[in-house]
Parts: sequence; structure tokens; C-alpha cells
Amino acid sequence: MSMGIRKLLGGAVLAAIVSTAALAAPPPGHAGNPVFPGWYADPEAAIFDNTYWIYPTTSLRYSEQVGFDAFSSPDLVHWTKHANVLAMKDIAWAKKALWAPAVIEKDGKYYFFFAANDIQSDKEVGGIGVAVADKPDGPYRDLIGKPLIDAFHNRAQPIDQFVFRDDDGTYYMIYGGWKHANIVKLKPDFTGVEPMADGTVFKEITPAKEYVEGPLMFKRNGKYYFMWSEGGWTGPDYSVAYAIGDSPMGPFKRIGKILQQDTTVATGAGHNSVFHVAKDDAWYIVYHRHPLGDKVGNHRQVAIEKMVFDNDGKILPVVMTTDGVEAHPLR
Ligand code: FUB
Repeated sequence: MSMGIRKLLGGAVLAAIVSTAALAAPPPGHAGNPVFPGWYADPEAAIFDNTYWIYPTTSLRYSEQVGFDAFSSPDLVHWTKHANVLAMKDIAWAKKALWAPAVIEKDGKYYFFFAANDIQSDKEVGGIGVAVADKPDGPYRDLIGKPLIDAFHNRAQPIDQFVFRDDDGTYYMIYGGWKHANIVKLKPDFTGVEPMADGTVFKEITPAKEYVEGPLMFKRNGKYYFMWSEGGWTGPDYSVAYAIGDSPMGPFKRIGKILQQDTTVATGAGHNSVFHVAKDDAWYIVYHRHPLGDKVGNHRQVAIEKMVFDNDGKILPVVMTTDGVEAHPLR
């Protein structure tokens, strides 16, 4: 669309037209964005047994945010919904709201880490919990009957956990809201945390003053990539930035934003995770965003785009689309 036509139409009309276009069918062989219907956020991306999985937050009012759905796909285009794989009624200590899954497989079991109750101080019960199942789609049951992390450490709210397995088989959890990020070493059976080599249990790795929440870590060519969200999740400026370090503990220096609103596509793009397809080294960023012109904070939808690195290993700015990615079968 030319700039002249854009000006003629004005922002509101253009937003309505673009929103309608977003509902149109994607080109053949493309996933389309959002990738599945419904208000969902904080997507956790995982590949289990040659199948793509996305575990999102159900983005509703707290009183309705009482369970998790999961989505699976053989090719990034065709998605199957698995309803209510973990429910609040099966977590005795969870009373208020559930969000931000992190799901891993170990020794044939699936571990589902989640945040519950949105605790505002150490006086409240809640924090980060863990559930276990025999299949990726559950049913998941609470592993330890209490939160795994139940208090503030280094001023980090115990939410938004991500579990990272290093090459030596050590599992770390990176987590934290309220502008602080911690890393902890998980016990091999995930029933708790244990001290790291230097004796620290809760090590702060907040990478920059802009850090807000939604941390994620992955390793590529021997380097540790740390991604996180900045801005407020209910508004348009929510975005994703990253750093690269030589160890899971950093130090991490912010390189810059790689995903942010595009006023012709969507706003509030953040809280991401990634798919890495080992067979052809393809990378995808999975994130949530608000539809254009929609000011309701919980109106978040899950989208996927290609994630591309330059020759120096830097992540190129992500281009948000409504077409979504092309089919990428795993089998
Ligand atoms: O979905 C609830 C909150 O929204 C998450 O904890 C944040 O990361 C933000 O995405």
C-alpha cells in the first residue's frame, strides 16, 4: 500500500483493514499468524518425538486462567489442540492464576513448569511449580505438592521460568519478573534446586536495566543466547531483546531489540521462545502479540516467524507477518 493511500485512509481505518486482512487465509503452504485461534500468550516451544509443541498461557482474566491447553503440529502449519493438559484443580496450592509454561522431556517423562498465584510478597503462597506426565499432552500432575520456588530472591518475582539443559547434562532454570532475572541449578529429579559450583543457589543474571520478564536461553555454536522481554505486556511497546555470553551465568551485555511492534501488522510482540530444527539448522521465534487496534491487555495471540542469524552469530531483526512461516515437516 502506498504512503499516499495510507495517509488518505488514516490510522484507525487502516488498522481495521489490516486486522481484517489478518483474518484472511494465508498463502497455500503457510501457517498464517496467529497460528491457532484463541487468546493465548507466553508460548513455550518444544520439539518432542518429531512433533512441534506449543504450550501457552491461556490469556484470560485471573478467575478464568485456571488451566493450560497445548498445541501440536507435524509441520508448523496444521495444529491440533490438546485441551486442559494441566488444570488448577490438580494443583492443591494454586488458587489464583496459572501462566508461562516451560516444558521439557527427561528420561521418557515430561516436566511442566508453571507459575501460579502471582505472589506479591513472601507472605503469600505461590511461585513456580512443576508437574509431570508420561506424554507431552499430559495429563500432568503436581510433582512435589508445593512450589519449587516460593519466594523472592534478588528481588525477582518467581514467575516466567525457562528450563535450559547445558551440554554437560546440567539443568538450569532461568526465571524472574519485576525487572530481575535469576538462574538456579535444578536437582536432577526436578524436585528442588541445589547450589552451583561456587555455592550460590539464586544467582542474579539480570542482563540490562531494560529487562522486565520472560527470559529464555539457548546455545548455538558454543555461545549462550539470553533473550527476554521489555516494556509492559498489556501495551504496544512490549518487545524482545537479547545478549550473548560464554556461560549460562553470563556476564550478559544487551545487544538490542530484535522483535517489536509493527503498526501495520501487530503490537506488543514479546515473551518468546524458539524452535530449533536440528536436521537443517532452521530457527523459528514463537511469540505473542496484540491484534492491531485491540487495547485489551489479555487479547494476545501466538505467532511464529523465521529467526535468522548473521555470519557473526547476531540475531537479525524479526519481521512480523500475517502469512506466517512455510510448512517445515519434521518427518
Ligand atoms: O501472561 C502473564 C504475564 O504476561 C507473563 O508472566 C509475562 O511474561 C507476560 O507475558
